[in-house]
Amino acid sequence: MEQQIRYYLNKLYFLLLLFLVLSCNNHKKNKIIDKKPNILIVYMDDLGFGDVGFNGGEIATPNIDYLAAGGLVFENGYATSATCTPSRYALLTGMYPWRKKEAKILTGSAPLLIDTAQVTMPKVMKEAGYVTGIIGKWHLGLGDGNINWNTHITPGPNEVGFDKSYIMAATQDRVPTVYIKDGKVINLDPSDPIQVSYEENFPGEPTALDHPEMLQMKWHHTHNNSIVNGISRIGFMKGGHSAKWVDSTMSKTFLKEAQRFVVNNKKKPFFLYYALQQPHVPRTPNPKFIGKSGKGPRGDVIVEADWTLGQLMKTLEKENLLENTLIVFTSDNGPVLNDGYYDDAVEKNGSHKPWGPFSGGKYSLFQAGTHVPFVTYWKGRIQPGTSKALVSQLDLLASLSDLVNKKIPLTDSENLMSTFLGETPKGREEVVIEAMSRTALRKGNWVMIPPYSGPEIMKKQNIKTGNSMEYQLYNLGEDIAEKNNLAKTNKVKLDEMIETFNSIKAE
Ligand code: NG6
Ligand code: CA
Repeated sequence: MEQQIRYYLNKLYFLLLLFLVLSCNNHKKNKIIDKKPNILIVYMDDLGFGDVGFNGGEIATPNIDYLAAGGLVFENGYATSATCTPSRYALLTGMYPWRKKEAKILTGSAPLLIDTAQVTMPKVMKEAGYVTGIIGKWHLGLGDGNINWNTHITPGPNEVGFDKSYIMAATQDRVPTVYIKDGKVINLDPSDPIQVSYEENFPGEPTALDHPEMLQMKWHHTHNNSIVNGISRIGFMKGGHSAKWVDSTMSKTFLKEAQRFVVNNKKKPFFLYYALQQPHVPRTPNPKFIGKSGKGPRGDVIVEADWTLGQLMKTLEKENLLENTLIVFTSDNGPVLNDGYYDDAVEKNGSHKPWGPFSGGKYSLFQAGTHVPFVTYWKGRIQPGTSKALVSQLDLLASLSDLVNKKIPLTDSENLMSTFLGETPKGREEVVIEAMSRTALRKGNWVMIPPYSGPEIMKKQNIKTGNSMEYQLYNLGEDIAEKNNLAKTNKVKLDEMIETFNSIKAE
């Protein structure tokens, strides 16, 4: 009898234990699902593969290198395009930009490029309960083609999924040179309204051509329209005096906004697209950073951007958010030294190789145009290391949607979340790369560039475009600099590449 009671008591005890373990496990599981990680995309402007210390660059980038050392470095990470607008379009929409003919470098007054009905990364995040924000460079158009800069500017980032936006409209070298917060120009005096034109100057407004004495930075090509802060820009602007940004404090301004966004939203999951303006022209380091790189303003603004990232990391650490934040670090396109101003970028570059081991640069179909620095970092979750997986910024939409448990319609984006987390070495099979509306294919280690007429070199920028009247085929496995065209000797591979390329383009 006593034995029997003991038996039943034991059994009861075991069941109780089992129940406790199970419910505890369940709880843990729920906790992981409940606790959505914050997502921070740090997006540089024209930073080359070889510009960062961890890829062999000569400019000190300790904070970027810290991310790389503690995160997963992608050796085969791509922007979709060799210029800004198309890459940013692809990042946010998961669509190949060459499928949309307007996805080219936009002026400052171009209409919004993204359809407000389109699926976008911030929209998906919002649906998953995230607070979403963009701080920095937009360059995806604003309004409907006829913007009044003095009223609420819409549609824009806030209409494609961002709860908060603090942006420059296009580029640092294009007007309007003002910050726009949630559709409103900051510090605008209504009695001094802003007018913008990309066609003709406003009578009486100084330009670089008729007032060269006002310039603090000399233009080299095209940047000879309106003068703001002693720097002539692309495009004409009148008015908005009190609203004009100060170039040398731009980095600090965006940093402060980013820090504020993080602190304000630390209790919710947040998605922040932090789009730095460096090292795009005009390169205007804060006085604190002048001379810091020994490579002139281009190097100095990279040092400044690196410091800025370090400051944001400090904020994340202080707020105890590092273990719950996935950080993606990358760049919108490859590097260029002379992009329109005399700023010593060429003269002071020395032996530094912004393009890394590749040929070409910004605007180029050769690797340096689109093959960019690419790191994922998540303290305690992503094991430090390197990955050879082929990944594109295009894939962040499907991947991050998976991370936050959201289904999205089919786009060009592939769900590579486990690749980005370092759980598998497998990336995409192939990717189409784009440069100034020309396209090429990378598949495995191979690259195929179809024939393109047009100059083989952009003289002003001193960049090889990738143009040739013949097919080009390179094996990056043994020829990373794309010097040895195998199109004639490996016809089988060439045909296979052309077939894949055509089928993707026809989708
Ligand atoms: C080009 C400009 C270049 C830069 C670029 C945009 C000329 C000749 N060059 O048209 O200076 O502004 O546009 O760069 O005007 S991007 O990174 O935003 O794509
Ligand atoms: Ca760019």
